Amino acid sequence: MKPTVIVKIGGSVITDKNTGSLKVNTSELRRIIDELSSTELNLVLVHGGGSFGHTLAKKYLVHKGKQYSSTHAASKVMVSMMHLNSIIMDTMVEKGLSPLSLPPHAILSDQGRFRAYQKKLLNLALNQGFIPVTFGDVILDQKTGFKILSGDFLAAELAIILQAKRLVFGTNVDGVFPNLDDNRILREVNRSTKFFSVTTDVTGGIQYKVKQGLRAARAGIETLIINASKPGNMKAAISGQKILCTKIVWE
Ligand code: IP8
Repeated sequence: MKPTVIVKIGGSVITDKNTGSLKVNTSELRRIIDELSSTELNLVLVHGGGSFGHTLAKKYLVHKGKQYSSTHAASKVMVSMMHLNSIIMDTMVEKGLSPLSLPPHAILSDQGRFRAYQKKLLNLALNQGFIPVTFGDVILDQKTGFKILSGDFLAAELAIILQAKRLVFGTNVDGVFPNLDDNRILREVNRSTKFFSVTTDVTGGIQYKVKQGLRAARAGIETLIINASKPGNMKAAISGQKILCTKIVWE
């Protein structure tokens, strides 16, 4: 089987997370999909929530579970994420690709771990030439009723179970910054590196992304945090060309 690359597109790259408007930045989405189309490798795509996920989840406290939220609110966030996903699926199909959507709420629960069944499904899809597409979502949880599962977790999990060659986190910044006052990114981050992190996300922002990246790096997967808003970066990163970005290494 061809080597696999896992790409996570951050919601902030393709939606307007700051204003919370439920609109997709179509030109950015189309450009990134064009860049992804260039790969010869097997591709699995994960997308984040952006304004379609974080804004609603925060409003209805969905990330705090059923005790503080409601099943109706959880459904609202799921539907909103399905909406964003369908826009991405439509755009991929328009561009001649063959995506296969795997909504987490329908196939995962609790810790969001992929078991033998999901792994079989993914391999079957890849073998048939599909591009599996999944996303940060609300999933059922035996303790809290439901919870938010981040696309960053899914991306690392997929990279590990599919023994991916490369994992690329596409964000709207060049990488990980050492502190608030320094605008030069860290070219490498390991499990002891101190870095700047502040977030209003329901899933933990850059700190959580690095944590998930470290999980993949520990499993021997080349893991990068890149600026996907810069044209050409995604295409270069998935094919292993050097760009300005942060590489995550275990030690
Ligand atoms: O943007 C969050 O996924 P992420 C998904 O990958 C929701 O952290 C529903 C907020």
